[in-house]
Amino acid sequence: MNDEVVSYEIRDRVGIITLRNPPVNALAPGVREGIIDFVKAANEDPVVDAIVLTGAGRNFMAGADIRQFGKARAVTTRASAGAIEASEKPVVAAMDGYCLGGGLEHALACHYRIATPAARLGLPEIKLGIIPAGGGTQRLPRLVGAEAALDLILSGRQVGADEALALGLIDEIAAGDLVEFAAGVARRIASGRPLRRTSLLTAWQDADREKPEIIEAARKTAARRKSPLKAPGYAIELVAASLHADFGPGLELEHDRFSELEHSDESKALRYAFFAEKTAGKIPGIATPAAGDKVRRAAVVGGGTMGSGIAIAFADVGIPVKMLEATPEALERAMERIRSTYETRVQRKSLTPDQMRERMARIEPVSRYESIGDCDAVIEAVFERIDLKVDIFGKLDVVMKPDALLLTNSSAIDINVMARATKRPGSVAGAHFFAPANVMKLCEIVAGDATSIDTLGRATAMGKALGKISVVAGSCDGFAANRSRAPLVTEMMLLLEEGALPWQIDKVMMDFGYPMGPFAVSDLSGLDVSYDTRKRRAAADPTYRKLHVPDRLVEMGRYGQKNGTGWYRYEKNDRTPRPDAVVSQVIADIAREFDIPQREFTDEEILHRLLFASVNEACKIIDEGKSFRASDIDAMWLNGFGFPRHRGGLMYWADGVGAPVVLREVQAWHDRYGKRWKPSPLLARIVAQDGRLRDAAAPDTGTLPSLVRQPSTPGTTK
Ligand code: 3H9
Repeated sequence: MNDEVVSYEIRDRVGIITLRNPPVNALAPGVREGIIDFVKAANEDPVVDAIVLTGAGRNFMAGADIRQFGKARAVTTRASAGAIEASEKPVVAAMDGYCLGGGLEHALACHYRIATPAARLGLPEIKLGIIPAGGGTQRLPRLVGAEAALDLILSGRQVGADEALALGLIDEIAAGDLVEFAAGVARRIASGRPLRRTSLLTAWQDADREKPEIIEAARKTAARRKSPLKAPGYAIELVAASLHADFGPGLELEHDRFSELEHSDESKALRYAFFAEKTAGKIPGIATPAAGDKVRRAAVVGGGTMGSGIAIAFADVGIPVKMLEATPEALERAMERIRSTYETRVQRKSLTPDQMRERMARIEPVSRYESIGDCDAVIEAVFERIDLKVDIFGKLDVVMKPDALLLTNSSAIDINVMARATKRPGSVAGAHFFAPANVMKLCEIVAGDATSIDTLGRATAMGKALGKISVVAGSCDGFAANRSRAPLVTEMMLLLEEGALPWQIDKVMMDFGYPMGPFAVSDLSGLDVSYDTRKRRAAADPTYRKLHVPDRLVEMGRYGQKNGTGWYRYEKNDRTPRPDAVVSQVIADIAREFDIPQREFTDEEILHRLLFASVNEACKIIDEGKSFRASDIDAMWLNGFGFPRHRGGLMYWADGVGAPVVLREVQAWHDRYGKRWKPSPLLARIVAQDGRLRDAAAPDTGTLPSLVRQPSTPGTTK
């Protein structure tokens, strides 16, 4: 018997099977075997009348161990779930914390389900490019109906205990001690009615067979979403099968579909993305990223678009936040902006009016620096003007309590400048949010030369508490995220000069899986946004390569969606980008003026040129110690730039093409276009060592400060 990851004890004629595989009791080798063994033991033991299945610690079970996918399994989840359902003695699931994936599937196979009010239940497999494979696609529709089952399986969302009870997913919410409560229920069931086996339930099947529109609606929605994944289609097929087929054949089909998906490229990439995000929060040299105190009260200085979004992000997760603005008018505008964001959410029904009131009440408008001194963290989010920032950090230094985090949302100014404006540079770091800050998941935590480990750990934990993916970067021009993307932007502009068109490039990137093409995105954020930065750079650096096409468009007054013309033209009240002959003409004029040879580009050349430029830069960033690891770059691209998740991330994807191919093409472009394509020494080393880009890591200097204490690098668009 396996009593390491699963334990068994008898309490007053109830066999208690406890999953013990911290931190989340995932289905590692031995867990399924342990469940089968102990169910059998309990059935054979005359002093046991009933069984409770529960998890040690705070969680029931978060599902299959994701690291084990692709490896042979001695025992399948459907076998251990099947053993539970086949038990002659009642098995009661006693669930607390996370009860996800294979965890919920084991619970579905139990004869009765009890959860604590804190339990979170769901089938998130779809997010990993797979489908539930422990009988979930067949038992769930029999238990809660096809409509609810499709919703849960296709969204992968978690439900709380109240919703689970309303759906019929659980039978009761526990009061008091969970296991004692469940044992009491188990004894009661043992002495009474016949066991309710989920696979034999027919009421929902009978009702749902009369409503083919449920499956049809799911198919239509999936077709509209144009998901590149196979899993949603298979999930719908399986739920449909559960209505018509017997349980056994349904289970076989589930097994076949899962086996295919488990080995698919898309699932491998999604599993990689999962761990890339988990790893991103880890800072070498400190045991837990959450070291230090939590941020319980925060302040935001500056209530523009970014500042308001950041304040909303705090209010959304229940952290009170003060909004500081320089003038009463600006403060009023900031609060109005926040209110209007919430009102839109209420209109879209993603928030109730009560929730809106609660969240608004968490945001306190203030106009004096003294009012924010007691906050655990302050995030400065004013215009990118050095004098303004220096002034603000000087003031923050005076008023903030000694252990407060002094953070800046700057995306362009060296963190060290702000740090030097204080007498506590160790407490100063970047907390770089991406617009809209309340929606985008990336929070880039930027270390200045003097930023303390404790500050980085606490800022990283703060980002995670906001529901963000926190990723640490060193201070350099553009930090890690924007710096790694800058070469893509340069190349997309220069491709135009050589004869490509914005809509051609956008189509390539959308075919690759981006929700929008980069030119359509530029129209959304506004072409004028980067115009001033380019002008500043050109003035400061005579070798700066000017980007003639976007400069010309801005000078013609084409700012993007905001005024109806940019890379595309837009009809009134319509956000559909329409190709515009004026833009083609501008591009042709510039090519003629600067005598740039014209040619045709294949889709592959466009894709490689844009993304390889960034892969090369990412290698430089890692090599300079500005990012800990390649998977951090991937986590940034996935959560900050909409990189298609089923491709894993920039570096993971490039591995699929092959590091030697990347180096070869980068070298060829270096020969052709000059220094902006200089191959990264790290890229060359990876190829020489037959390594993988995704495994690249910053030089091992042991501790964080030496990683980030390197001179800032010059701009990347040369
Ligand atoms: C499945 O079940 C398929 C079945 O149908 C049938 C199969 C045959 N595996 O996120 P956290 C680790 S598919 C391995 O920081 P939180 C995680 O890496 C599976 N490891 O905590 C981290 O490790 P470390 C369906 C896992 O509170 C630690 O646990 N299930 C797994 O923010 C703590 O995690 C899922 O997709 C796992 N399944 O969030 C659930 N889960 O400390 C995936 C967690 O070394 N998991 N770890 O960095 C999650 O969504 C979140 O981790 C969870 C906790 C919500 C559970």
